[in-house]
Amino acid sequence: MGSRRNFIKKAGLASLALVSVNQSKASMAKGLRDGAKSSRFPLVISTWNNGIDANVKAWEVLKAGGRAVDAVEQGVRVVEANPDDMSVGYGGRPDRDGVVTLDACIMDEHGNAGSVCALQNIIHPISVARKVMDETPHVMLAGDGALQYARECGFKEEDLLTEKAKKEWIEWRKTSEYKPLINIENHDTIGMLALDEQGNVSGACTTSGLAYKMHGRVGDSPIIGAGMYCDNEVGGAVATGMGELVMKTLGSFLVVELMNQGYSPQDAVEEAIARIVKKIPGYQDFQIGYLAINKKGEVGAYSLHKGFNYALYADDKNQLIDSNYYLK
Ligand code: SD4
Repeated sequence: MGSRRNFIKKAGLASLALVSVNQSKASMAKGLRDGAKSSRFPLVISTWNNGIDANVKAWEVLKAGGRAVDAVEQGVRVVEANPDDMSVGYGGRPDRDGVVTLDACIMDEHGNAGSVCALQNIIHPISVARKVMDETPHVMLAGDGALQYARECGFKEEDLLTEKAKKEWIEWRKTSEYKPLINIENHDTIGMLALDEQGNVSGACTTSGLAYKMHGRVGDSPIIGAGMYCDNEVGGAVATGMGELVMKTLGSFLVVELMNQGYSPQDAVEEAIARIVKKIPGYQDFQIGYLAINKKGEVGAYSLHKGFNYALYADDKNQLIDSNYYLK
């Protein structure tokens, strides 16, 4: 009898503890929302140097009172359309068969998500991903199906392989050595996060993926939770670099979930890199970079190797900043 009473007592205590954990979580979430009033926004952050131009476009949208989701779509389109950017959209380096295939994803403040992968011949995969999000019951369309849908939506088909990219590929074929290089081919994938005047968070990510990848290879960039993730109660995260490492650790979701548990954006991205270091043998051979923002407009950036940088547009200033990194 005594032990039964003890059990009931303990169970009662446990459920009380549960209530108080839930209450503190709720008040933490409320605190974040209240805190957001005094936080800095609008704000936009994006990967690599090309983020500077992309941020300018996104900032225009944000300053006009636009939604964060429109800002990130418009922002990354700038990089997609630039033939000098050889890891995104038009001018992107092809796979080993000489085919340019594109991956992109987008999330809005309502938790809606859209994505395309292995898409060919469409200069703005991010806008196809946006259509998937807004106008279909699905999250992700792949390959021929994504192209078919893009055609139905009226996107124009174009050859995305520029002469410059083609020449490099022909040169590469002489040895066909496949060895992803740290930073070298990583400069132009663009991941972008924005906080609009309403304090809403959205994100986008778009890439032609790793140069000379196997035909059909899909990286982290279009995978919701890997290449990018947003939760409007918490913040957002994006990844760049060797997608396989990000996919194996579901990096962007991990960063956002860590922030949900109370980590700052900086601590969260450092922990996500630490997870790769702990779990993935041979991680030293690859570059990974993470960016994160929370609802207060605090940011985090961290990479495995030196050389990752990002563009931050906040307080009316657009700056290129070198990220801190793990392997010193
Ligand atoms: C991928 N994460 O396809 C992408 C590549 C990248 O900067 O980010 N490059 O694995």
